[in-house]
Amino acid sequence: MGPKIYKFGKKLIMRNLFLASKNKGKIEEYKKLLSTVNCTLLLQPDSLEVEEDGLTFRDNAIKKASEVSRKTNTFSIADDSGICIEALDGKPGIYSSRYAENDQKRIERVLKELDGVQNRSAFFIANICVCSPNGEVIIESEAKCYGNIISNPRGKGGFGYDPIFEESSTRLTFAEMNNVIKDSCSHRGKALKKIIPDLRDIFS
Ligand code: ITT
Repeated sequence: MGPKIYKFGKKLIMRNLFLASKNKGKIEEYKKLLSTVNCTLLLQPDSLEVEEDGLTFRDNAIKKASEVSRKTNTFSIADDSGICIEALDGKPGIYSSRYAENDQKRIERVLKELDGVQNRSAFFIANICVCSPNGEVIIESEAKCYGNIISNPRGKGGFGYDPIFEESSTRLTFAEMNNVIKDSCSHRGKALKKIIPDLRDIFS
């Protein structure tokens, strides 16, 4: 899906952009990915909790960005992302961050569920949403990254399911990639790349 751009008519005065996320791995990626946009990236206040009760990645991305924008009266960007595994009927999907209590246990659960399974196909997906200070959706973008779930985790970088996701074209796991390579092929990197020109425009 190509990015959907919504008109934002007012002259921009404020350069602040809240990152509506509490995931440290994502935050590190966004800091680099947004480094060419002339905005000040602010982190979501600890006191602000957004319940992710949507039924799609898009619903949750919109909910996170619009709530943070409305409560801070500032532009915000959010993504809802996850890993969808073919042999598990698309699970963990929107429940990727809640599949077990921490990254290690989530990986263990996936590997157990895929024990003896031949079909290891999977994709990561990221649905990004940008909202204006009144909570209106002004930009949306989505991208996927295809690969396979490997049985023995490899690599030390990244976060989440990175050590068990081997990206198709490089045959490297996300955890074996440096930032530049991951950003060039990851779901988040590709979804954000599509909307960088629009973000530059908003904050020009
Ligand atoms: P925020 O909502 O606060 O941003 P979260 O971790 O809850 O943090 P999501 O609801 O979007 O974020 O869940 C995404 C989960 O999918 C994340 O916690 C990881 O387990 C997994 N995930 C997403 N992108 C990933 C990536 O690039 N590498 C590894 N795992 C990823």
